[in-house]
Amino acid sequence: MSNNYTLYGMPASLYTGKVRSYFRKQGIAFTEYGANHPDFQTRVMPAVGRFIMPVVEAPDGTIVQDGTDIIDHVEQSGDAQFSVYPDSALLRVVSLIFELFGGEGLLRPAMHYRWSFDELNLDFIRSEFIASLAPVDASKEEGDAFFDRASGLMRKAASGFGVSEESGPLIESSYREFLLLFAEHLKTRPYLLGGTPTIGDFGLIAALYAHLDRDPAPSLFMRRTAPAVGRWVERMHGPESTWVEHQEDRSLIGEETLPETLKNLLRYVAEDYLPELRAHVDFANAWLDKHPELKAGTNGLTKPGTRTIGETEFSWRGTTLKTLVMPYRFYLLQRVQDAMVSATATERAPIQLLLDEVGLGCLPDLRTRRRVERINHLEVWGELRKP
Ligand SMILES: N[C@@H](CCC(=O)N[C@@H](CS)C(=O)NCC(=O)O)C(=O)O
Repeated sequence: MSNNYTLYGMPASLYTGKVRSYFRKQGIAFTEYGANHPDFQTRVMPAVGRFIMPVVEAPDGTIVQDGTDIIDHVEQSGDAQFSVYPDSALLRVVSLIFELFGGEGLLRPAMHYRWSFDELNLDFIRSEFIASLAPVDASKEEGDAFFDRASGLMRKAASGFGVSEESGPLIESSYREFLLLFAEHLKTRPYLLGGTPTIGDFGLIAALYAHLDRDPAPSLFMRRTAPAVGRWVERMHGPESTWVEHQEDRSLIGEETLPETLKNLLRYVAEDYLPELRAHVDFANAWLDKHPELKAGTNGLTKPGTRTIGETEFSWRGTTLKTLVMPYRFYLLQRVQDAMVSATATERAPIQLLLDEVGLGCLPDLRTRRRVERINHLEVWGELRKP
């Protein structure tokens, strides 16, 4: 077991939770520092080119940013006890869909439940933000100034993910539906695909831990609505192997007999997230058409660290939402598509059948004209794809 990994992030940070949970489930010891650590400010941030977390420094000094890239770095390092990528092509595709949905699709409820419930949440969030962002010896005024700045940016981000007074009730009913479906699924297995967590669990834990489990308002909601999901969060964030409400069986589910509860979760993803994904791919392709001169290996914008290329509208649950289009999402979507492409023809047919059955049949073809790549910790566009 290596004990030389360093994780820079925040307890209240969604994507930091994904990596922390991965380290714990893999039995990898690590030291965690806040974004207020002097090394983060002076050495790590300049190396990754923007203020963003999580960042991991591996035992050999390699700096890796991004939850997914960190997991893949560790998977390839030999330090992981088990692979979080299922051997079965079908389960791999399913798991990667939940990585995408958990980190990106559940951002809307995560941001709504953090920033729309000030009476219950604000004291807690203020304390959390100050603890990880302000220097440890900051005065009260300095701490408050850090919080005011960061919370202002995050409220703006929440609105960019479709959170508003009008969308609030719909976000709540949609999230409730998700919780009930996931709780039903977890009745007979401890993790998404069976007895061991896979990449999809680590996608889901992002939103479901730091925001939706830890913040006071959604924590109460989760515990009341779907205690089984609360138990999954506990399991995901503990290093031990826990067999309390399930028979001990570490194997993954069989791909021939996918539980209906898993298909229902996939149907939910199709209804809740596919319209947004489709609108974002369309917007990105129109944007790429308008930037034919874009140099591969850049994001095509003035600042290389900028994460969005614009905003677009789509219909969602009978209303219209407008959200920020972030190329990073296509990076995760491509992982689903790559898993399809690398499957054999015999493996691919049942995967497509499953996607068709649950309303996600178009996922393999939802492509941007250029791939999104990550170079030097930033998202950049690749060459135009061959037609
Ligand atoms: N795809 C990135 C997303 C990281 C991310 O958005 N992190 C948030 C904290 S949870 C952040 O650093 N936000 C700071 C900002 O955007 O200014 C990853 O997985 O690492």
